[in-house]
Amino acid sequence: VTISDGSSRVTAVLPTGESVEILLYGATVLSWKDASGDEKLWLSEGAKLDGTKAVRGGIPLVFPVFGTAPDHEATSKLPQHGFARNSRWEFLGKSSNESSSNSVKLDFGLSSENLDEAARQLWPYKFGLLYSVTLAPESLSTVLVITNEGDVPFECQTLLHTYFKIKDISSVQVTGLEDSPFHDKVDGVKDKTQSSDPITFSGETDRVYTPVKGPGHPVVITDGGVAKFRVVRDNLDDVVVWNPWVDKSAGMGDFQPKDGWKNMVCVEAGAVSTWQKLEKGDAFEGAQTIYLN
Ligand code: TA6
Repeated sequence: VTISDGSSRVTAVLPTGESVEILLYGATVLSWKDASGDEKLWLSEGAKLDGTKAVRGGIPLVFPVFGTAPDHEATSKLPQHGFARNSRWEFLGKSSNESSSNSVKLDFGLSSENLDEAARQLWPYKFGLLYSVTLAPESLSTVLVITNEGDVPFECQTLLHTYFKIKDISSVQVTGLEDSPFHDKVDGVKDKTQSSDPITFSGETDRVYTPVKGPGHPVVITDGGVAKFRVVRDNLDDVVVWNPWVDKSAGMGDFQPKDGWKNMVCVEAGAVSTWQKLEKGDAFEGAQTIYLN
């Protein structure tokens, strides 16, 4: 495994050729390639990579709030999706990965101490975040451990906002969410239920599912009838499915090319439909493993 630890990003390459690249800003995974160099994540050509804005694409981290929560006093003043994706994280190094020499685990940290003053003012809790990215030949795992390092309890939400690269959204199906309740953020209806059919896309889609089969049941993304990604979760009970389609893509300045919505789908593992309450010293751990089919 070779690791290049640059000033703004960390890249790891396995002996078999797979690679992952993480921007220290937001600890945002920018790229995940298989052994043949095929890119698995969608990254906008207009994504800001200079720390001036959350990255449009890859795997932005959502913490301590998903979206905005105007009626949740403690997080009501935070920017959309919180501050983790807008903060500079520290690379803590490669964890020795006993399991095999052909995988690598990279650790990143963010704590209230290294949060910028503005964010600390808006959410004055003492916390620690440890984010681990594990690259293996057929999978990428991302794990977030949230600890309450203060005396005051806090509530939080977290989500891995994964942008998957696909060939053609009109031939994409997402399975594994059948019969599951969801909040449709496009029309605002909060208590819909997915039919027994796979999810297909024919317009703006923005849904927060709580899959009935639980986190261990894979959510599968197929593209043109071929299964491409299988997402298994641990302790993340919700899955957000998002495609901005034409108008929302047009409205995002950093979304390029404008028809890029045809080549991406977000399937986002998170704990967002309720609040996780962490007492003094408590920890919350949530993980996703994405398997290449
Ligand atoms: O995950 C879906 C979502 O919550 C959408 O509602 C949309 O806002 C998307 O996140 C992107 O949000 P952003 O703040 O990155 O533009």
